[in-house]
Amino acid sequence: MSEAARHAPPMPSSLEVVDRNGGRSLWGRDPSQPLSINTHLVRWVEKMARLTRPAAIHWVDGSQQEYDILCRQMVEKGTFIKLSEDLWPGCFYARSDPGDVARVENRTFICSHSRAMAGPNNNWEDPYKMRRELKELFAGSMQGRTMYVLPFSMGPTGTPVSQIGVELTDSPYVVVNMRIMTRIGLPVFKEIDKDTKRVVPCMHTVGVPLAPGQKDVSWPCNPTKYIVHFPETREIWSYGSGYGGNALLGKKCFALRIASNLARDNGWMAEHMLILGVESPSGEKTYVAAAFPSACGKTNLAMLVPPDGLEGWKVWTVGDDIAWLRPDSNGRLRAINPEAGFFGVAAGTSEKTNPNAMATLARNTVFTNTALTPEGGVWWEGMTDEPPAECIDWRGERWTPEIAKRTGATASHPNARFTAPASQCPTIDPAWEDPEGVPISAIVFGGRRATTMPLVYQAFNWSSGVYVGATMGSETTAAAAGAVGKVRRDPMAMLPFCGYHMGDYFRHWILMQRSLSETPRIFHVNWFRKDENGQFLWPGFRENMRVLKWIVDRARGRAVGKETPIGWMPHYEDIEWKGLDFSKERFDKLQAFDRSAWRAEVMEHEELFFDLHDRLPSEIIYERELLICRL
Ligand code: SAT
Ligand code: MN
Repeated sequence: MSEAARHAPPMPSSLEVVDRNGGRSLWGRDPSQPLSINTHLVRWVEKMARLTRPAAIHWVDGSQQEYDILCRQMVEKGTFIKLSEDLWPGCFYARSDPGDVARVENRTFICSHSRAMAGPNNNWEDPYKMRRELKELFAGSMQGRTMYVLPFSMGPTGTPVSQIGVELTDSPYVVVNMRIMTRIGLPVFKEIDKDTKRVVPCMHTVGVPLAPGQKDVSWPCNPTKYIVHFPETREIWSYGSGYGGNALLGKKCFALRIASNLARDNGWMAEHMLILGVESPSGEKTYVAAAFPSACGKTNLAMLVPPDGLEGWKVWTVGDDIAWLRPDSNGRLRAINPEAGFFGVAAGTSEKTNPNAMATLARNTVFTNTALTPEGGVWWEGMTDEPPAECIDWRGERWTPEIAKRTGATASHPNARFTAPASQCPTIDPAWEDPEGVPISAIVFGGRRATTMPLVYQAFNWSSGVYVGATMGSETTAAAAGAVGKVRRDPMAMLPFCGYHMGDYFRHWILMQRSLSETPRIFHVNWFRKDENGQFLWPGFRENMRVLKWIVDRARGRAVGKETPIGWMPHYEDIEWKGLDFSKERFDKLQAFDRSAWRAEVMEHEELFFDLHDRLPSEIIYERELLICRL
């Protein structure tokens, strides 16, 4: 405990604290009154309040009225700007601190008992040492602020598949965003009161205590950041950031890093995957899960509108970021989306590229780090062909196309995001909240690769497919702090999100086959291959439906293909080209399998194997040997 914390007066019990922002009259209830009878939870809240010493405690009921008041308070404080009700009904705009714009992977820790359990893919710190450090950091960290007690359910509340967390946060921005991204409030407290499920405690502070009378800034955050997971005790502690996956702890921290541990122990899978349903003209529905790294087009694929020439086909959206997959009693792999909203990349989203996302975010959405237009609207690069004549950029500076030309400044940050309710998506699948999940027939891996990787190929079988996922590479994007555009190995798009040793994770994938009566077919796609002039070879977006159709037809045993050393590939004739003028020559370039480039590619896999060698399942080693032999 820090000096300050030791000498501070004891924290009044939560029952005695009344919200200084208005108390009972504003809220219609006393928000400091616990909304749960679970003494475990109430005691933990009191203990954490004694540690962090907030000015008030607010138990979040999740109501619309509460949401509206929090938004209004954030407008008064300058954190939120209310957008024009005519143009953007129910929408708010926030600008973050320029030092708090993305996930911080080098400040993300997995504090398992031993370093070996976390693996070389994670930053590890001794859990005892880390706990001491966190106690120091959190001591008094919420002074002058309200601590929100935010219960949330990942997966539909009250269903057997859901997992529950309680986030104690001093950020109303987090509460409002979590209400869109997850199921929160009274129904979750009811679940907690049943005491049938273990609750994951999630501590979050922006790390900026306020002295009496000190004026707050619009986006408080601390230059020092810690995103910490204790997998054995299932705890999350996040310090210093208010942004995205760093702060909305249900998302990457819980639904991926902690859940990957739960999943490994209990025979299911927590994956960084979108889930979509492809409906054929005859009404047959086939569900596909696809793993791509952050900011590689998961949201666009999940909401795809089939192109001209493929009338009668339809894509339904189940989720755009995270999938929890488990075998049902018949051994069929089924998937749920544990989230309730989309935290999507704004840049490049437009009526042309993703009209369904545009319809989803048209109301009741929070925009972060886009540009603000003089009419009280938002704009981002790629939203329209013509930029606005003038706007305020994500840093709060005046921006015009001329200024952009001169300085290169973008109006929106490349990792600017919209937080929008999934229920508003026009293509949301009727089964998206079904706790049974949807049956998965195909799994797709993909990355951003300018060279080497063809548009699409199918792995020979489950273990070769696991190898394809394990060796996935992608150019880095703005979703994480650090260099952009460098190819890095990102196994199953889980490198930043797997909460344990990557070698054990591969083994878990291999072993899953044993509990499946039928394995989904596994594919690899690359929308981003370029020609010798640096131009994309494939138009992407809606046209990706042609690839999806081949995938679905293959998974259903209908389409043909040809065998190559890396897997099955479509012939030109195997793809439906109606409505698109795309030559065989160009297709051959796009699908080209270059033996020497692949030999180099396999050598690059070595890097991964070198790090993980002592825990690699033998199937992965044999798959690599087989591939080398075929090359
Ligand atoms: O992790 S975030 O939720 O900030 C977004 C992402 O990287 O996918
Ligand atoms: Mn993601």
